[in-house]
Amino acid sequence: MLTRRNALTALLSLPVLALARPARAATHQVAIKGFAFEPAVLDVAAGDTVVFTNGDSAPHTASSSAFDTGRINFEQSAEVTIPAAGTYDYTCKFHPMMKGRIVAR
Ligand SMILES: [Cu+2]
Repeated sequence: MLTRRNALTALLSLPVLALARPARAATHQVAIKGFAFEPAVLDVAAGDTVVFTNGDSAPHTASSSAFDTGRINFEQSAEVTIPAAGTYDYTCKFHPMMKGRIVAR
């Protein structure tokens, strides 16, 4: 039975639940164009998703110790989830001079 007191308790506990719930994961975009990652440095939160989209006719990857998109062909995309806080330097496996960094908090 929902008494007035129970209703008040439920109402008061709502903001606490909202604060305890983790923030919704965000999605970020990285463009690959002219053999470069744009932006070259991206700030995210742990658990966020990063979508890499290749605008070059050459295939590329975004590969680090923590994630690897695999081959991304022209006008294709691949997404990775950043597992934890940290700094992730990544390169393209086909073109090691291509460098990017994701900083996750
Ligand atoms: Cu490449």
